[in-house]
Amino acid sequence: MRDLISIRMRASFKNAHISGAERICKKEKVSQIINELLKRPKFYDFISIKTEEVKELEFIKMPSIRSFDFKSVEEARAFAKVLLEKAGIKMDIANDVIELISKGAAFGKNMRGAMLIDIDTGQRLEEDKEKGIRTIKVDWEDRDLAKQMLLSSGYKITDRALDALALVSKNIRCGVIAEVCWSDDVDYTTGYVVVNKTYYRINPMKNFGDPFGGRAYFIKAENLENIVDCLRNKAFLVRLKE
Ligand code: PML
Repeated sequence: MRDLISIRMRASFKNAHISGAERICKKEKVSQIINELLKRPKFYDFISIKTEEVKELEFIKMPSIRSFDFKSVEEARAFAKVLLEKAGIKMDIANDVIELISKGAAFGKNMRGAMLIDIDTGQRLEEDKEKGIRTIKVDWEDRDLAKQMLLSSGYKITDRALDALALVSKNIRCGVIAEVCWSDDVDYTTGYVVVNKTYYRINPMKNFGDPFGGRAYFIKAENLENIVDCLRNKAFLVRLKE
């Protein structure tokens, strides 16, 4: 547990968010990880890499995973909405949130972090509608092993999915009830919904070439402060077995 460092990267181009990543690693691996993260965004004119010592840390489990492929974005999004509805989210709220992500939830641009949605009213609770809230200070205890294990279990897991799974594991632990997300990368069409501690990989949540994507976390409004504190300040490593 000692000598662990949290590293976070975010890159942008012409003020538009391009890429972000979270890692927690031993002190001696910091420069290697920074080098890897520098290669992560396809292009950028701004990159920020922050490191911070991890003082306290907890281990968490990953959610179960299920994968679904559809013929069209419309069918995929309809399925996403049904999942959200089954988790108690009203259809018009699920609709509005998916519509917002698909048009750029930061006044027509992609947000840097996630929207926080009151699960009962659909109201946006994040303070800053451009930045949103970013889940930080989380990683896999053993990233290579996690990738190997998921691949050998038949999941066509990508590095992007591995990152998303780590974030989702922390979000669940912090009190996020449901989540919907797809990438803002024009070449990546798989997205996901998280409900009942299950990560539903859904493809295609958008068409190739579409620049819009983002994340929405559904929460109980009365838990806002605790959830934001947890997402920002508590450090977690996802452990494969307890
Ligand atoms: C992102 O952070 O760009 C979104 C990642 C979505 C991953 C979906 C998956 O492949 O499971």
